[in-house]
This record gives sequence, C-alpha cells and structure tokens, in this order.
Amino acid sequence: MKTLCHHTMIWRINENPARQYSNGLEPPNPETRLGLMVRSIDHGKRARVPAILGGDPTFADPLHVGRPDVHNRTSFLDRIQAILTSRRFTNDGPMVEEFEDRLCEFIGTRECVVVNNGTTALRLLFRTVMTPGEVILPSFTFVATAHALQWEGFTPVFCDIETDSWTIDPECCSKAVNDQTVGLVGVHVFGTPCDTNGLAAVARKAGISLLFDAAHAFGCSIGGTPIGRFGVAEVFSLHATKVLHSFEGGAIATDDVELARTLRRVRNFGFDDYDLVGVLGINAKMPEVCAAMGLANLESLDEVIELNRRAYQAYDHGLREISGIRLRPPPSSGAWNWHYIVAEIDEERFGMHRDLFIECLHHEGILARRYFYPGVHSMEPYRRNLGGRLGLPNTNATAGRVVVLPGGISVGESNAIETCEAIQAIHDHARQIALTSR
Ligand code: T4K
Repeated sequence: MKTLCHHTMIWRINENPARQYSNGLEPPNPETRLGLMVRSIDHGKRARVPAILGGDPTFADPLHVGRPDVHNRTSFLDRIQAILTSRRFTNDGPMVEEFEDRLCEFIGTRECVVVNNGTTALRLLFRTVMTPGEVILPSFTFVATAHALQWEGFTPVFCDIETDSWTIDPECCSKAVNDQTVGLVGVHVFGTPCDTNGLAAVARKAGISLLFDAAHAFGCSIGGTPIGRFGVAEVFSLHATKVLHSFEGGAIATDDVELARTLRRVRNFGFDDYDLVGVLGINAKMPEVCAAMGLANLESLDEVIELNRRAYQAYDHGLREISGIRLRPPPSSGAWNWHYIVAEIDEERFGMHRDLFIECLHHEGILARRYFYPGVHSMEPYRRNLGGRLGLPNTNATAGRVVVLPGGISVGESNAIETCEAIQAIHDHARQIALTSR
C-alpha cells in the first residue's frame, strides 16, 4: 500500500487547486484550523491502535449520522413563548401558516402543505393523486417510500438505479410500465437529484403521475431550480435527522392549488367547516411547536449548510489518500445541502468488507450506517411478494458497499478529521483485523 503523509497531500493539492476542488470545495489553507488539522494526520498518528484491536475508542461520546440540534435556540425559544402565551397549540395555527408561507418562498412553489411526518405526507399525496394500481419506485431508498404506497393499497414495482447518481433509472422505469401502472415515484437519494427530464418523459408517454420523494433534498437544486418544483408534487421529510427539521414533520410542495386545498382538508379529518366533512380525512396535522422549530431552523439553514460543507470538505481531505474508500462527490451542478457523508468501500483495496469496517467504526464510537442496505425489495413484505424474482444488480451492488459516515449539524470539522484518523488506523491494520475477526 502506498501512503502519503498529508503534508505531501497539501502540496499536491495546492499544485493544481482548480482540478482537485470543484463543486464549491476549496483547498485547505495550511494556516487555518482545518489546514493544521489535516497536517496533523501524519505517519506518527498512524501508529494508533484501532479500538477493535484494543486501542482507545476515538469518541467516548459516540458520533451519529444526523444527530439533530437547533442552530438558533433564541429564535426557537421566543416562538415557544409566543405559543404558550397564545394557547394555540395545534389545528393549523399561525406558526403552521407562517411555516408554509416561508417554505413556499424558499422553494418557489405556489403551495406547501405541512403534516406530522414525511411518511404521512407520502401517504396523503399518493392517495390523493393516484387511483389504485402499480407504482414504480426505486428499491434503493428508505423503506418508508414503499411502505407509504403499500399502506395505501398500491402495488410497489421496484426498478434499478443508475450507477453514477444512485437514483432511479428512467430506462428501467419505461420497461416496467404496463396497463396497471398509475404512477412513478423518483427519490433524490442523499440529495442527488433524479434524472427529472428522463422520468418526466416516461410519465408523459405512459400518461401516469410523476411524484418525488425529496426527503433528503431540502436546499438542493437542479441548476437554478430548487428541488420541490418537479413533477406533480414533491415530499420533504422534516424529521429530526434531516437538514431542515421540525422535530418530526413532512411537507408537500406543489404548484397545484386544488391539490393543496384537498391535502389540507384531508390532514384535518376532511373538515370543510364546523360539523361539515367533505372528504375522507385523517389527523395528520403538524403541532405548533414543530412549526416553530421548522421556522427557527429555516432561518439558519444557510449557516447549517455551510457547516455541513466544511465538514464534508474535512472528510474529503482526510479520506483522499486512503485507498479503497471513496467519498461520494457532490452532484456536478446545482446547489447541494452537504448533509449526508456517503462513502463506498472497495473490499479488495481497503482490505476488509464493508460490514467489518462498520463494526470497526462502531468500536471507535463512530456510528456509521449502511443506508439503504439491503434494498427495500429484500425486506418484508416485499421480499415475500416478489419471491426473490428481482435482480436489481446496481441496487444490490451499491447497497453492499455503501457507508454513511456521521454528518449533519452535530458533526464539525474536527470530528470529521478525527474520524478520518480512525479510518486511516483501521485501514493500516486491515490485515490484522481481518485475521482476528475470522
Ligand atoms: N423517504 C425517505 C427517502 C427517507 O429517507 C425517509 C426517512 C422518509 C421517506 C420518511 O420520512 P419521515 O417519516 O421519517 O419524516 C432515520 C429517520 O428516522 C428517517 O427519517 C430517515 N428517512 C432515515 C433515513 O433515517 P433511523 O431509524 O435509521 O434513524 P435513527 O433513529 O437511528 O436516528 C439516526 C441517528 O440519529 C441515531 O444514531 C441517533 C441520532 N438521533 C436521532 C434522533 C431521532 C439523535 O441523536 N436524536 C434524535 O432525536 O431512521
């Protein structure tokens, strides 16, 4: 294995910064905190013993994927005081109204309907827009995308993903269309946008609804067009682990005013007025405290995204010279929220299987995840329904090598650098770890 000390790495980076740092990443200035930290990962540090072999864990207080926080507590607490004073706690109150208005401004859609979580948002949208039948979606997604369909009585039909973007492949979708198909759901996985044009062409030709699960993609765009403005409607998750959160919550963005009106009725038991129910409804309302949290977080979103970008940059520098682990690059154009730190493990070059690597990280107090292993088509109830008929080679291959490293607002540059040091030590001891774990 060829290792370079990071001093050399910085020199090489500075040699041709434009080539090495695209997509908003800059070379580290050696005089800055990040530059100093990067330089500190030297050969001496590599002598450290990984925790799985008896060394001290890197983090006594474990590092999580997506541990939440509030960037601007004062703003949140002021709003809570206002809620307590007003005694309006739920039922589409002023905080919810304001939150919906701010979200519309941010995304640029005419409407945005907030509900109690992202899964319910998907369910309400699917049920409102489509008639019963088959719906095409990727298997490489969180299980909620499929569950929302299945729960509402649709038949999920899984399609494979593209190898570069990891989003659903329009060609596979077009082959899956038949006379039972009523819709197509794209998922902007880890904030990487789907091929929206390709999917729109498939949906148009088949005469079916095109909807998006944008759970990971708040703050992302395709060129200058924010995610939230594609298809009939797009759904965001505002769960605590997301880049914009409201404790729990979901939001449906659309330009269809009539659709938004129906969704607002449906989320409130179908009421049109006191004692007047006009449609089958449910209770999917967002409480005022959640809207307050969403508003406070929306105010500081730019700063949070910048912190995410810096943590990503620190990971990028720290992992660059370790063979067999590759950080997923940002999308080649448009804005990104830098929220998910996603890497791929090449077992042969890294020296161990992805699953053993994750075990090593957990010993270090680095609680990396395998999102979205093993692919929804391999989970119940879908596995049973499909009887193992689906191959989905790209989904299986990707799910077998993906590692999501700690990221989000609670992970700073120094945490990222320490995580990279731990990964370097695991890599350096890969042979020994593999032998002892047999
Ligand atoms: N579509 C897609 C593509 C999605 O990814 C999701 C959700 C949905 C739809 C549905 O949206 P929601 O109905 O959730 O709004 C998490 C989240 O629960 C889920 O929202 C998310 N996607 C999924 C990818 O991840 P878990 O069960 O893997 O997360 P959990 O509870 O292990 O939390 C992650 C880490 O964060 C933990 O290590 C602990 C830490 N944590 C978590 C919470 C909630 C905290 O420190 N504090 C907290 O309050 O599902």
